[in-house]
Amino acid sequence: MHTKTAAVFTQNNKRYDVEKIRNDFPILKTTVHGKPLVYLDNAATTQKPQYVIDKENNYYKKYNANIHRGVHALSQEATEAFEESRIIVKKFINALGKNEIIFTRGTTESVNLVASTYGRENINEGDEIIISHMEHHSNIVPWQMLCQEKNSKLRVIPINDDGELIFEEFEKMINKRTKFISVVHASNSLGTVNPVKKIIDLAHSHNIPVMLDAAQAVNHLPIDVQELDCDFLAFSGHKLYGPTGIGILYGKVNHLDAMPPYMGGGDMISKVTFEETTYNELPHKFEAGTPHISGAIGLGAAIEYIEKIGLENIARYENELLIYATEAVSDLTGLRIIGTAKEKISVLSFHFENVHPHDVGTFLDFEGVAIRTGHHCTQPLMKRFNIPATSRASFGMYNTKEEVDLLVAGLKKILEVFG
Ligand code: 7TS
Repeated sequence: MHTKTAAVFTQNNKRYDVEKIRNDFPILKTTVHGKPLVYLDNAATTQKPQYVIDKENNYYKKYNANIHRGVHALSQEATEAFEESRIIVKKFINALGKNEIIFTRGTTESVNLVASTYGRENINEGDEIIISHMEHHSNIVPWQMLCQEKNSKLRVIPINDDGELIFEEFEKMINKRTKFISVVHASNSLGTVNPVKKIIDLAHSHNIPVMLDAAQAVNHLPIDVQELDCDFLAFSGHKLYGPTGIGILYGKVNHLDAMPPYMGGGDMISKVTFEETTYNELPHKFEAGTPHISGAIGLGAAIEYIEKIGLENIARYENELLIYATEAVSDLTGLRIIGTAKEKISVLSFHFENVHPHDVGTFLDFEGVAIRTGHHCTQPLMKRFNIPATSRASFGMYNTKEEVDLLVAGLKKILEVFG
């Protein structure tokens, strides 16, 4: 039996009050199949605090209007709230200016935007783009499509058996044909935190721009884009306790300025005639059409909520949960942890020798425990580990050691039934 680790303290030495946090999330009171919900699928999407739900609701209840185009009071109020969220995001990742913050539908759209604009403009025949073996499909396929179109080459940084990038191989891969690098900051399937600063520094010494997929990093690790010096960074609101359908593309202003627009339409123009169109200034050049206004407002609220607790406090607490859970499952017969990197976010992927992940997921669901099973949109990574899928428990700021115990109890029952 594993031992309980000590209470986690925040930076100012207060106890991390997980019960208080749980009370802010109405869905955590739900029951599933008659059992209290144990939600351990946070890498897929996080739950939303009442604060975020209220902020989104208030927009629809009190000042619903389209933005940027109305002189009437509601439109101005909506515009202000939308633009205030942009400023919240800017501060959250420490961007230089708010014109570097583009609202998109999420990480997937942000990567596609860069591949379709910067990529189409700058990648040519024979050029090379580097990604890693642990990318989510959304940071593989857009680059693959670009490579097919341009007759350029996609190169892949290999990983070791712990699920860490092999940096020396990356170093060897860089050559004068390398024109772009896009890597995941933290892996959704393994939990690995990549040495992104080291990657960026090396790439920049060869004048190669770097994009970071921060979908899984942004809610676990404080991010400072100026300190990292990344050229682009993408994340999704829904993994950050905010709404679905809204996300961010950060880009350095010099890149964004030089890039052609992604989509044409309203709001992204400054003047249109049938002969010619001139484009709006940043960030609006990349925000054609009516955006997800309530989503942007909700995302701003989610960041405010997180900042009240403190991302570093959350990260420390989640790390405790990860250590606790890793120790607890290590005793289980036939269980292999997939992703044993030294530095990890709170993602625990595993594979049972004799039980299919789908059975693990279904069985746990009947215990009220929600985990994710499958390839997690990282099929090449599954192939690397010679498995079709993993079972993945991923912890958020509101999970508890008692919930980890319920997961482990469920896994023990599975071993009794299937083992
Ligand atoms: N990149 C990473 C690292 C991700 O984990 C995900 C989503 C995406 C990109 C795509 O984000 P989206 O918001 O545009 O869909 N990951 C997962 C997951 O692990 N399970 O469900 C979605």
